[in-house]
Amino acid sequence: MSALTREQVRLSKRMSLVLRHRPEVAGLTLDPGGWVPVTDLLTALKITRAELEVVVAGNDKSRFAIATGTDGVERIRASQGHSRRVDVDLDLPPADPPATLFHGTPRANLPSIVREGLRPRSRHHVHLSPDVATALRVGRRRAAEVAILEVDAAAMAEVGHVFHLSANGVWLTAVVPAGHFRERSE
Ligand code: HQG
Repeated sequence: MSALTREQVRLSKRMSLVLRHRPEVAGLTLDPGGWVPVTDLLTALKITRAELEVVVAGNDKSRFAIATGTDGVERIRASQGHSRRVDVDLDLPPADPPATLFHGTPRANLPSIVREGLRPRSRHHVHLSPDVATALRVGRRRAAEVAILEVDAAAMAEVGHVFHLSANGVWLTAVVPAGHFRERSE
């Protein structure tokens, strides 16, 4: 659960919007890795460093990462979740996934998913969760009736699908073709 106040959650969502989907609404441009100087973000969002710190540290999912470049400039980026329309490459190394990963989705999506597999839709990757509880939470963002898919990540890796692990523990891959997942029976 997030320990943030409503106001802080609103700021976190605004940061997600700017750092993942529409940097231009704040007059910002992300660098190729998705980073933007922290001071630029503070100015653009009209917030203080302290306000930013609280959201970055208190965020239930560690959605944002701060790092200092070799040029000494401190930058921030979203750790995952970017829109396809934003030209960003997180440059994450390929990683060996656990045998099984999970994906929570509104039950209504199932027929289409069974037909065409899991697709990234508007994002760069399909997002997979390391455990059922997380997958449930992801699915419930969108609907009360959620299906949990068990993805055979090990088998996918064996046939050449590449996986990446985001800085905040989300597994990313390009697509999950039909045949590499099944619905989890509770
Ligand atoms: C579904 C949040 C029909 C897919 C979460 C999902 C995650 C299909 C929706 C991150 C489909 C896309 C991403 C197909 C996929 N037919 N529906 N063939 N293929 N879908 O939001 O995984 O809180 O882009 O199941 O925690 O829900 O923002 O993906 O329901 O990590 O940090 O299409 O967003 O992170 O929705 O969530 P999304 P997602 P944050």
